[in-house]
Amino acid sequence: MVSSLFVRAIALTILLLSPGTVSAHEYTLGTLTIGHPWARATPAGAKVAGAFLSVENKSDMPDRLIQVSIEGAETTKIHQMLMEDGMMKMRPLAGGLDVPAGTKTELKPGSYHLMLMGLAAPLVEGQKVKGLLTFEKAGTIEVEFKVEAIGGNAGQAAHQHSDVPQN
Ligand SMILES: [Cu+2]
Repeated sequence: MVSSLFVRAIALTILLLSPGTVSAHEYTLGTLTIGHPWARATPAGAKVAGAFLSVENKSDMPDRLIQVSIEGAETTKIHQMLMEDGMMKMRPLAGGLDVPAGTKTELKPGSYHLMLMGLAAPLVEGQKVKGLLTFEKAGTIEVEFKVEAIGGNAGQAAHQHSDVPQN
């Protein structure tokens, strides 16, 4: 018979040892290291925002980022950017983002990114926003996105947007 106190003690221990609490804005999930999740601050009234991070896969097995949800956004999609008819366009990656074995995959402005849609409120620089990342094999981890300045990588608003999945 296991006492509920004992169960609670274990739960607490797991919570305290959970990877999200370790080093400075870097998270470990199995053999994956998630580096510096951040989101771009948005102007008032904006309903979409971009968010970025890196995933280093130290195992010899590929994994895949299949789902992301971020607090305050109705939906979050994993986008790629591609050149089409001379214009940069973004498209959701229907099957998720591959995280190949032994490599570091970067989501960054102008490349793969997370797209927050249906924002309840603007993202303000300095704010922290919780998110859940789900990988096909490694499972789910909670991370915190730091909201950073709007500037630096202009032009996202000018990019054409399509919700037609492409992989
Ligand atoms: Cu996008």
